[in-house]
Amino acid sequence: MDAYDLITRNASEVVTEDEVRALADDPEGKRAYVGYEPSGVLHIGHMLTANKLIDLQAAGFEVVVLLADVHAYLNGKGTFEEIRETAERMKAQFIAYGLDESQTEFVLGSEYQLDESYVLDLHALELETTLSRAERAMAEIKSGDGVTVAQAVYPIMQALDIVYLDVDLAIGGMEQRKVHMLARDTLPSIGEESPTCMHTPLIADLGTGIGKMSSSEGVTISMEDSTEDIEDKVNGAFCPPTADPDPTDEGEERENPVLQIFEYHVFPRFERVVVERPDQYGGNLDYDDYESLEADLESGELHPADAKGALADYLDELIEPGRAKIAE
Ligand code: IYR
Repeated sequence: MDAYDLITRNASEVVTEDEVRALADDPEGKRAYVGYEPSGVLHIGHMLTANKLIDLQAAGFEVVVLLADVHAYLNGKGTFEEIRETAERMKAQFIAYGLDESQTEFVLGSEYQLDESYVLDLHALELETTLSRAERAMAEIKSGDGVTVAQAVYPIMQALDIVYLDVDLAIGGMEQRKVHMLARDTLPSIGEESPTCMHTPLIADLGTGIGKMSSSEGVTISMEDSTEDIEDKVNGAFCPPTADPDPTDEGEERENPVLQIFEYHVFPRFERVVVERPDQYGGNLDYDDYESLEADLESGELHPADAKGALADYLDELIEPGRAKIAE
């Protein structure tokens, strides 16, 4: 796989392709980052962007993980003390998950976001951003119902992080795209470059295939899950024999979350997938790319129950090191 394909594999959106091609041509010394509001336990959403960071490390990038304590505070996630404690735990879980500690810079937002120059640049950017734009940027990120001033400051700070962390590439899930677009549009007004961005897909709810999997509602997979939890959740997953399920009767779009997890989590980390089956049911199936597994599910060669069994085993293996870390 060439550098550009590795850097962009499984991305939903690249802004812009030309900019990422230029980075891929000369990745030496280039920096990419993802920011996370610290939360107690890593879940499948964090792991998706972490996989992208692992790809970027393999392509030669320096990788920065921002543990966004001030952002979490602004988003009502607790006291500073609680959030910082959580950030420490989260860092240990990222390393257990597979981020190479020697190649990863972990930064706590409050290490620089309270500095005078940052605050003054923040105010300069506030002057360039309308409230309605800031509010729109937060639509898929904010917690709680009301709109607070804190939530308007949040995306502007996120834009400024790209400057202060001196990164060439900002990564996030698709729910971050409007913040990144705001950053592209407003940073030039304070004399900074428009940042290059890349967004990872959102995985649908495991039980229904509708919407996005989230830790606050529905069924998610996290490092707190036991082997049995994972088996139960995956067994109960929505998995019709197609990658493109029909919408619900109410017209809601649906995905196949079992296939999504194979595509975005399992194949990037394992490269080869074996679905174990007794000989009487045709024996083991062996895949070295996602597309052939998808094709077999669609043709009926691979039964959803066997796909789920294999998925539970691979997910368990991915989660095991982090689970052990939590248990320490
Ligand atoms: N908005 C992210 C957290 C976050 C991301 C980045 I990239 C930052 O520079 C700051 C915060 C979230 O929703 O978790």
